[in-house]
Amino acid sequence: MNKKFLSIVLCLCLVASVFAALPLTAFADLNDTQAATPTVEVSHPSMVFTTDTLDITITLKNAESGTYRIGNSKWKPFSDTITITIGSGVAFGVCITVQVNAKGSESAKAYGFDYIKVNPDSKVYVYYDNNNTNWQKVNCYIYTDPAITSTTEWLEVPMTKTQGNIYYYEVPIEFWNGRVTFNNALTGEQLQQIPESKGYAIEGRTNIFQDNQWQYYKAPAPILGDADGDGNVTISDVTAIQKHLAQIKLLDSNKLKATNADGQDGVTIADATAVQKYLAQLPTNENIGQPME
Ligand SMILES: [Ca+2]
Ligand SMILES: [Ca+2]
Repeated sequence: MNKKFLSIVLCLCLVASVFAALPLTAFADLNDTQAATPTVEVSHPSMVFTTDTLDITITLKNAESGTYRIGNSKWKPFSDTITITIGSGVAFGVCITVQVNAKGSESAKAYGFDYIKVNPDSKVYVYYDNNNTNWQKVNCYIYTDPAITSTTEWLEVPMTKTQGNIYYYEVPIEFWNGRVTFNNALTGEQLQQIPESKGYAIEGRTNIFQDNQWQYYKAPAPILGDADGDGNVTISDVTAIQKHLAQIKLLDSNKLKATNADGQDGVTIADATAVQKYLAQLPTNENIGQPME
């Protein structure tokens, strides 16, 4: 009897020791797996693209199945990973939304990404309104977003001053998905930077930092007679027209409308004369010096 009792006790001890030997983490891991949120990884998160089409690879993580749709098209099922192509036949400037649902064993999660097709021949600028800061020189620091390209590239360049203490810089196409900060470029001064941390998203369009906001830039209406586009009608505009006619320095095609000061027959010497008369306060086209609609 004693011997039988002993063997039962030994058996119980063995069972207890087996449970004791099981690492607690084994249970913890099991729970984590069950609770893990289904997620989605995409080869290109929200971005602008300048190619005709864009391939996007979507990969499910911690998910049993998924569905996706492009714009308002039908939802389509997929598992593990899928590569989709967007942009074919889509006009420039259109935003294409890709929605993805990832379904796990216990939960599902929805994701959305925006892709904007941008004309590679367009121009993208960053503008900075210096009226509040009055920095003597303004630099912009532009960098690629590490989330988009695994390696961050950057450039720091002086911006060009234009009318009304506004500065601008034309953003190279490889930085259209990048971010920008602005800073005072005077050496010896303590660096001041706007914004203080993460830069503003460029997103392939022309924006301005103005009134403490990063917002769409709306170009001021051109002024008739302002051939060089600096916002004022001065003797420099007469010179610019003369140089254009002599083919010494051709005017930008988008400035020609403002250059046609007499309103007649394209750009001729009569336009330079009309601006000279305006400056001398002699009778001439009364629209010179006025914003064009
Ligand atoms: Ca001018
Ligand atoms: Ca003319």
